[in-house]
Amino acid sequence: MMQKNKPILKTLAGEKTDIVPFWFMRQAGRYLPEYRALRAEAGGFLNMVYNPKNASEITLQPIRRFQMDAAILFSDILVIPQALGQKLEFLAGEGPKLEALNVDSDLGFLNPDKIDDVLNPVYDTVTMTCDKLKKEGFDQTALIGFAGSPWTVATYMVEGGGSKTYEKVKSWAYGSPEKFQQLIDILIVSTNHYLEKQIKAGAEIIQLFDSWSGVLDQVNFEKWVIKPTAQIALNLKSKYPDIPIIGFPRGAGTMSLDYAQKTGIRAIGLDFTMPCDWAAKNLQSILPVQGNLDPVMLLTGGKALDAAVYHILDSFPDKAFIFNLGHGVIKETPPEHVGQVVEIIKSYKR
Ligand code: 1CP
Repeated sequence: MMQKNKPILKTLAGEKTDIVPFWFMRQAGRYLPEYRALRAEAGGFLNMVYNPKNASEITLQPIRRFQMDAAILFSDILVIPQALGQKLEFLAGEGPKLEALNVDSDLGFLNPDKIDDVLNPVYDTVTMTCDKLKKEGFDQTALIGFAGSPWTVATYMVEGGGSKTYEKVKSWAYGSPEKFQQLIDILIVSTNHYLEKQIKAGAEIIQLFDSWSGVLDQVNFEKWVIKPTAQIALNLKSKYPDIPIIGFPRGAGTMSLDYAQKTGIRAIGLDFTMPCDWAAKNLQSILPVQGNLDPVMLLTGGKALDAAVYHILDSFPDKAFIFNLGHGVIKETPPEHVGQVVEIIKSYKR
C-alpha cells in the first residue's frame, strides 16, 4: 500500500511543505564509487539493468548516502526500443548505439505484444527495490518509475544514438508525419504498458523524460511532445488516478506553459535554463514544479554552489516545490558536493 504521508507525495498532491523534498536526476550512476565497483563486476550496463539484484542495489546506493525523498528505478529509456526488437548496445564510454530506423523502414518488426519477454526483470527490480527500501528503514522515500517520452525515444531510434542536429528524425517527422505517427503510436502503446506494469510492481510516482523536446518548433512540439504525453497521462490517470506523473520537457522554454496546461501531468520538471522567477509566476502557480540546479554547478562546488542552491530555494517559496537538478549528475562530480547541497536543503525552512 502506498503511504501518502511521504513528503514528496504530499508535495505532488499540491501541498506546500516546510521542508523541501529532493532527489537528483541520475543520482545513481558513475559519480559513485560503489556504482563503478558494481559495474566492473557486472561487466556492462545492460547486465545491471536486466539483473534485479544489481539494479535494485544501484537504486539504493544514493539513498544510503543521502536519504533522498525519492529513489529512481535503475533502468534506461532505451530498454523500450530494445524490447520492441531494435538492436541496442552500450559501448563503454561511448553511450548508446542503435540500428537506426528511417522513413523507408518496415516498422512491422517492432512488436509491442512481446516487450515483457525483455522487460520482466525491470518489473522485478521495482518490487525488489520497494522491499529493500522498507527493510532498510527508508519509509519516507518514494520509488519513481520512469520512461522516455515517445518523441525522445524516437530520436534515438532514428538517429541511432545521441545526435547534435536531430536532422534525420526531424526530417522524417516534418516530411512524412503519417509514417512517423505509426512509430509514435507503437511507442505510446509500449510506454503505457511498461509504466502500468511498473506501477503494479510498486512504483509510486512516474517521471516521463522528454530530454529532446527542445529541438522542435512550436507546431511540432504540440504534435510530437504534447499530444503523445497527453495520451499517456490520460491512460495512466484513468487506471491509476493516485499515481502522480512528473513531466520533464527539457529545453521547452516558454512552451512549458502549454505543456503544463495540455498534457494532464501532475508536476513539471524544469531544466537549468528556465528562469526561476518566470517558472514561479507562470508554472508553480498552476502545478508543483521540480528543479533546476545546473549539474555543472554541482560539479564545481564551493561558494558558487551554495549560492545557486539558495537562489533556487528562495525562488519558489509559496507553493509545492521539489528540489532537483536541471539535468543529470555529471560523472566527474565529487559525491561530497551532493552532500553539501543535501545539507542546505535539509536545514532550509520555508
Ligand atoms: O555506466 C554507464 O556507462 C551507463 C551510464 C548510464 C546510466 C547510469 C546510462 C546510459 N543510463 C543510465 C541510467 C539512467 N538513464 C537512469 C536511471 C538512473 C538514475 O537516474 O539515477 C535514467 C532515469 C536514465 C534516463 C535516460 N537515459 C535519459 C533521460 C534523462 C537524460 O539524461 O536526459 C536519456 C536521454 C538516456 C539515454 C542514455 N543512456 C545512457 C546514456 C549515456 C544516455 C544519453 C545519451 C546521450 O547523450 O544522448
